[in-house]
Amino acid sequence: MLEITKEFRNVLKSAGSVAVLTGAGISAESGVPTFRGEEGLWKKFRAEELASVDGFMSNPELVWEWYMFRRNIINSVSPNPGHYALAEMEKLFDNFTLITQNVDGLHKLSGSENIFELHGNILKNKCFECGKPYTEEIDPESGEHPNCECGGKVRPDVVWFGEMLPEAAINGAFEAASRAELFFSVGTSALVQPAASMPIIAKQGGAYLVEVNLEPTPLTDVADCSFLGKSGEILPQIVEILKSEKVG
Ligand code: BJW
Ligand code: ZN
Repeated sequence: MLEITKEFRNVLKSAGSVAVLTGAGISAESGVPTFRGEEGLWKKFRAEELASVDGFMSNPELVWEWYMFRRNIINSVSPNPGHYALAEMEKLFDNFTLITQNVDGLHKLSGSENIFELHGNILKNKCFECGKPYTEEIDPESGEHPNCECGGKVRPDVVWFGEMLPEAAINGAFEAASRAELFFSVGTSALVQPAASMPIIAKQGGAYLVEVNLEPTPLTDVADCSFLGKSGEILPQIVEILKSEKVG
């Protein structure tokens, strides 16, 4: 069983408002590749080269191929115990907000409800030129991106580097972070802004900050408590402790 400090135990018991930020690491145990580290390279390209307006403009076929590759993976995987633990945690607190950088939809599939998706959804498409949603079915084997009725190229409905995040999601997430009494950062390298500033905002607002990640990140020294390991193993144990505290 996971060893936790008395302080963390007390916060788990008393926190009324809880927020969680997740990143690619929470879906790694489902088989979804992360962005950084050795696992993160696709055909030797870095996420920054592919998930950007410049990347799409200079080589739309390559970027489209990367998204079709990832969509095929995401369509074939399921939530893991880390996702289910957060869905269960939502039911155990009066006020719970899940903020995710992930575009794979696995949190919704696992039963989480109050979610802000900061970087969009990979299974949706829109026009690169006019922004209109593109809802036609796309052949997963097709190597070419379709075109919108305006002639613009179709792209995934996700947020690339240099683009603004959806306003409602970013506002809701910052609001939840600033009022959180307990904040978890899970499976994220905590490098990409503005998501990376949310744990800091929470901490500055008085939240107890807990990190769950396979390896240390820039947040590790700032966190009140850091668990280095797999989220699919650590989060279910935190939920078990939480349940025993709520009963006891
Ligand atoms: C496990 C595990 C297991 C593994 N259990 N853990 C200079 C300074 C500051 C900011 C900037 C700057 N220059 C530019 C910026 C802004 C830029 C930015 O942050 N850049 C940095 C890289 C420097 N940000 C933006 O551009 C954002 N927009 C913005 O700021 O708008 C305002 C603005 C607009 C215009 C001009 C100026 C300002 C937009 C960012 C969009 C990011 N988009 C992507 C792609 C989404 C679509 C897609 O999926 O294709 O989002 S990039 C990619 O990174 C994706 C992720 O959501 C995001 C974060 O990655 P994440 O989730 O942390 O994954 P990894 O792989 O990095 O880490 C996984 C971790 O899990 C690792 O640590 C593992 O150890 C761990 N792990 N297995 C637990 N089982
Ligand atoms: Zn269009």
